[in-house]
Order: sequence, then C-alpha cells, then structure tokens
Amino acid sequence: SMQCFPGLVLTLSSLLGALALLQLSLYLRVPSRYGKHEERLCRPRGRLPARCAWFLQELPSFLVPALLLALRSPPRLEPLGCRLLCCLFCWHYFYRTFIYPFFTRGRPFPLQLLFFGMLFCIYNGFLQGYYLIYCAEYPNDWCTDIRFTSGLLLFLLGMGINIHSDLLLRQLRKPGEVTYKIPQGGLFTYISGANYFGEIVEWFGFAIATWSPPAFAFAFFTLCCIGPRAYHHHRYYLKTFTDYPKSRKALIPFVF
Ligand code: NDX
Repeated sequence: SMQCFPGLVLTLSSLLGALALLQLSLYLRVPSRYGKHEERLCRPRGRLPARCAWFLQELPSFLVPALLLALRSPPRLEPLGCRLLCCLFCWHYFYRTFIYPFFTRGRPFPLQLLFFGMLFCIYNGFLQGYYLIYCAEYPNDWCTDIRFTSGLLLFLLGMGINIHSDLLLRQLRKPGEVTYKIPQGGLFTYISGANYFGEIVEWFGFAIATWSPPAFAFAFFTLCCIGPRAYHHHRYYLKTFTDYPKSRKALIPFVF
C-alpha cells in the first residue's frame, strides 16, 4: 500500500513553486484569457458553458484528497490535525465544485484553459491530500498551537470574504446576461479583486495552519495566479467605466 516519500513531496512542492513563477512571468503583462479578458475572436466551438467547465475543472481538487482520506488503510488514527486539515481543503473544493458552478452566471469557458486547470487541480489535490494523509505529523496538541489557531482563523475569514464576494459578483447579472458592471458592496468598496483577496488570505491561512511545504507552495501559486488577475481586472474597470471609484485599489485595501 501507499507510504510517505518525503522526496516526492519536496519535488512536487518545488515544481508547484516553479509553476507559480512561470504563471507570474506569463500573466504579469497579459491576463489569462478567460472571462472579461478573453479575446473577442475566440471560436465559440472551443468553449464550454461556465457551469460544466468550473464543475469539471475543480472536481479533482475535491475528489482526489477525499478519496485519499477515505481509502487510506489502515485508517490513520493518531493525529487529529491531519484529517481536520484535509477536511478543510476538501470543504473549500466542495463549495467550488458542487455549489459555485451551479449558481455562476459566467461566460462560456475556453476548453484549452479548462484542460490545464483540470490538470492543475489533479496535481494539487494529490499533493495536498497525499502530504496530509501519508506524511504530515503533528504533535497531539497541534489544535491549540498558535499556528493552527491563527491559520484556521485566517482560512475561515478568507473563505467568508471569497464566498461573499463571489455572491456579490453573481448578483450583478440577471440570468442569461453577460455584461460587466461595477461591483459594489463588501470588500469591493475598497478593492477590485475582493474575491481574489479572500482566496489568497484563505490559502495563506491554510499554509500557516498546516505549516507544510505543499501548502505554502499552493498559497504562493494562488498569489501568483490571481494576484496579477486582480490587477488586470482593476485596469479593465478603470478603462471601461469613467465613473469607477477613484479610491478603490486592485488587491490590497488602501495600498495597491
Ligand atoms: N481555477 C485556480 N497556466 C483556475 C482556472 C484558470 O481555481 O495555463 C487556478 C482555479 C486556470 C487556473 C486555475 C490554473 C492555471 C491556468 C488558469 C488558466 C490559464 C492558466 C490553467 C485552475 C495556465 C499554466 C501556464 C501554468 C499552464 O463572464 P465572466 O466569467 O467574466 O463572469 C464572472 C463574473 N464577473 C462579473 N459579472 C458582472 N460584472 C462584473 N464586473 C464581473 N466581474 C466578474 O463573476 C464570473 O462568473 C465571476 C467571477 O469572475 P472573476 O473573473 O472575478 O473570477 P474567476 O477568475 O472566474 O475565478 C472564480 C473563483 C474566484 O473566487 C477565485 O478566487 C477562484 O475561483 N480561483 C480562480 C482561479 C484560481 C484560484 C482560485 C486559485 O489559484 N486558488
């Protein structure tokens, strides 16, 4: 049966960090081409309805760690921390796979990016799940450690901001509409990328709570992936709406 290979975990985490840097270099200047940044001429044949696309893309990030957790034999009994942390990860992707897609009013999503997104979710789901279920070892009192408690708090706060902001974005459109409007309310009062800010806080919280190379690599990846995207959204809004709130920042309230 499966066991822990620390070398494998470190290699996969480093690769994830390298992928993050690749993303950063690719998407700092030009945004990834989906949603409001998709080129107009993209053939409709190369796209899938947003619902199917987000469901398929995110499903592996839920399924892979959930299966690793359920199928581990013998079941891992000692550290409560590992299972709890794996459940947190699955909880986020339960929302992203089974709830978010069914309410989204987003435009059809490019198949090519869906393919890469799915590969990414398989890779990351395996890395986080495998590490937590087969490798991680926490002291018995990890649940009262300041890293666990503060990380968990950040995770919950970030998740709350992310879900609330997703909801505010969705309410900007009636069903069937595909136009863009100025987001209002919640953290959108201060930043253009409120949903991204929430997601970044969430994964840094997760990284602090698990205190592990895979989770820090993923938090860094998230920052490199959607950080630039928040900046491109911000520029898009400034270009599109002359009445866009002047004091609003891109990603970090009052700063940037
Ligand atoms: N999926 C993470 N890389 C990604 C999909 C894209 O979960 O080739 C990363 C994720 C993938 C990416 C994933 C991995 C890397 C890929 C990339 C594409 C290229 C890249 C594969 C897996 C790649 C290499 C080179 C390394 C291979 O019509 P619409 O869709 O624009 O409508 C939108 C609507 N909306 C508005 N409606 C009215 N008025 C407005 N002003 C509006 N503004 C937006 O709201 C959408 O329906 C909805 C949200 O839109 P948006 O653009 O704000 O968010 P979006 O980017 O679609 O993300 C949705 C949520 C969000 O909460 C975000 O935090 C989370 O997913 N997310 C997204 C991306 C990555 C990620 C989280 C993470 O890294 N943790």
